[in-house]
Amino acid sequence: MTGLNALKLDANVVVLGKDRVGKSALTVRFLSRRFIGEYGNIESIYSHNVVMDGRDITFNIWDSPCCQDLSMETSPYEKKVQWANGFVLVYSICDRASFNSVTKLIQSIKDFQGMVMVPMVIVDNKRDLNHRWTVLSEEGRMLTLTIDCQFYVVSAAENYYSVLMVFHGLIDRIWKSKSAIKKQAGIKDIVKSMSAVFARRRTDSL
Ligand SMILES: Nc1nc2c(ncn2[C@@H]2O[C@H](COP(=O)(O)OP(=O)(O)OP(=O)(O)O)[C@@H](O)[C@H]2O)c(=O)[nH]1
Ligand SMILES: [Mg+2]
Repeated sequence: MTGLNALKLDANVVVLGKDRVGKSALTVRFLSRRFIGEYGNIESIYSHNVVMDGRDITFNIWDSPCCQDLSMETSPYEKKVQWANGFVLVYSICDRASFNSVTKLIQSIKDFQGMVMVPMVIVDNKRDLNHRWTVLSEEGRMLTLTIDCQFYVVSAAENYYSVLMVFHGLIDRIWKSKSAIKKQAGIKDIVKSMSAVFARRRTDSL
């Protein structure tokens, strides 16, 4: 990356998880700092600009109601996975099935993307409802050991800063992965042009 472009990043983020885990609550909290309570069946891609560590970041956040079928064969899901530069995978501590579906989501994203995994973070939401827990945060932490990702314990209802950390953590990972891809592409270009020079020299000397 060079010049001003080095300080700009456009990141497509998809928020995924079972129904009612708080995907919209987290998204709206991050965008507006507010917790509204009820969000309905919103499907939207929100664009949001922030300056982070001197970098201009444009978040494009795709929030949609949960679709029951998370298989990659269903085209809306596949479309999201292709579009994403990063994922926020959410479960609710009061809903064991939502934890299981995050495990399934990770597997299906892995199957779809092969070796090059798009950055993701796992969010353990509704921590304010501790008295109704069915999932321990340790279980979420264990899950992150199977993939290279960060884990956040949050309450979209009660805390803005924990939600902010989720999106900041993800953007750091997206930034690093995009820089690594660009570096690799740069090295490939150098190798290509050097091979071209040597090939030309060989034919010149014939
Ligand atoms: N107590 C508590 N309630 C929450 C929290 N986050 C979300 N909720 C509530 O959980 C319910 C579902 O939240 P949504 O944000 O609509 O969940 P969703 O994942 O977007 O649901 P779908 O779009 O239907 O898949 C709402 O009643 C929210 O008020 C939280 O951290 N604590
Ligand atoms: Mg929603």
